[in-house]
Amino acid sequence: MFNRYIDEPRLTCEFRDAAAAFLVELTAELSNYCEVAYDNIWMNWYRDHRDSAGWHADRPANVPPTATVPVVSLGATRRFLIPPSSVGRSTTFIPAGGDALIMRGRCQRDRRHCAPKQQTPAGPRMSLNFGSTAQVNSSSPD
Ligand SMILES: O=C(O)CCC(=O)C(=O)O
Repeated sequence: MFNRYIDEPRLTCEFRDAAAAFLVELTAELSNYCEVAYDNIWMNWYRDHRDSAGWHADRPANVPPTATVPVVSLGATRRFLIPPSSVGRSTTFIPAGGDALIMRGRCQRDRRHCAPKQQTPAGPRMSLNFGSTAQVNSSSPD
């Protein structure tokens, strides 16, 4: 994050080749729905309500002017925040297991997002964040 390595309070894993069993089907469905050729998956495992992801934009999806990044949630329901473009309160999404939250347009370029810690106990949650090499490479610089 922010051009440096930091310890994060969660477990992560990257599938550089989305070739594992049900992930192939899910990747194909999302590619079809979003009209983007997804070919990699960044996975997060939030062990409980104390694990979290701080404010950030996804790399390298934040490089092109626009990008479409689906996040599929599995397991416990947790909050997902996106701040407004200017001032005001963040929009709070509450994706449950099986939900897909899709960040589109300039969301990655202009905004941050986070999955905060919470006080209310929660069980484990996994998030699958889909990436596209083509999407990043085919964007014209602005
Ligand atoms: O777990 C989530 O809902 C989002 C995770 C995320 O944005 C990331 O890993 O870059």
